[in-house]
Amino acid sequence: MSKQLALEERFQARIDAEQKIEPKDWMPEDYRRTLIRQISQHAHSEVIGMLPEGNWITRAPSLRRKVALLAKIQDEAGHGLYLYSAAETLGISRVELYNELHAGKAKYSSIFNYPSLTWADMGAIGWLVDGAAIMNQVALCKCSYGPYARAMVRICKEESFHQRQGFEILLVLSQGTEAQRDMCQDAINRWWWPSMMMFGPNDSDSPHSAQSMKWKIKRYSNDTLRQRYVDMIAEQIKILNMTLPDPDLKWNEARGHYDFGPIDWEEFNNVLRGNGPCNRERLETRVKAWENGAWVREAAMAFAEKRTRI
Ligand code: BYC
Repeated sequence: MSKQLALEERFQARIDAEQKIEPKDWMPEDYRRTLIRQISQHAHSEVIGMLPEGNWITRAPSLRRKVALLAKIQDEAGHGLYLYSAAETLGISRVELYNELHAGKAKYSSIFNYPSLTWADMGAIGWLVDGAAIMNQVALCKCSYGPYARAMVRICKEESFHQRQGFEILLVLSQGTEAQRDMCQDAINRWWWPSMMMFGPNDSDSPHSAQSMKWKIKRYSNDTLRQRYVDMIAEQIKILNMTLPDPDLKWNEARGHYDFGPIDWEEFNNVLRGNGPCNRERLETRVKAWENGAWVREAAMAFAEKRTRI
């Protein structure tokens, strides 16, 4: 047996035995590359994900709402930083990762290319988008790569607070005036299908799933997690007295799950190709923030150099 094959077999045996892989351990090059791809996309999603909500900070309807929204957005910046740190342990620099994002080469979650049009969108993002993110991320706490798994534990705790604050925003609106109830239903209608797409393509069209599951980077398939999400939300929406925009949504006694209608994969692929409602605007905003922040980075570096000289 060649040395490479022996190393790969030992690596897989460690994964099968549920041992965590740490940065200095031997790992197949494809395992490293897959992790860099997924963790960096995840980090970029957290950072770009701040933008639709940032849009509402100055228009939050009360001081209490503003404080909670600000805290949530700051948490997301923190999640981005933990995740960039986890990616750096795989031998790539943060600047390289930023450059790929700013050049439009790196992906981030499709969901953040949709606009946040009303205050109810802050509720729908918290409840549906963070809800989908948690469903995916709880599984990632058991990812085979140690630094990613550990980052996810803290992130999940914060995300579950985010989901509750989103649900509470919608709960208040759902018990309000007719205009507030309409706003609530409209936000749910617009965010439902994009949130379903967050789990990625159907298993049969997911090129990375099989290998990522063998390596225990992913613990459950895209469709399994999406089904769990539907089952959770279909129950929670009853408390809001609202509806999901899916005429095919129906409890299936035999399967023990909710059935749901077809997802518009053409829309999903179109957003991934850069043609969603806000792709261009999101990237331009990030690039501008990076350029405008150059003086802060330079000042921090000069300060750090001065301190090391003292
Ligand atoms: N959007 O073979 P597949 C948050 C890509 S943010 C865009 O299934 P994989 C929050 C996929 O990358 C949390 N692209 O891939 C923040 C691949 O393309 P490449 C976001 C998508 O990696 C602020 C191709 O399609 N969560 O919580 O095995 C406010 C084929 O897919 C998407 C994460 O990032 C998509 N939705 O599985 C509020 C979780 N779906 O790379 C909330 C971490 C698929 O070959 N990521 N693609 O060019 C993952 O768990 C996995 O990467 C995915 C996809 C399940 C998303």
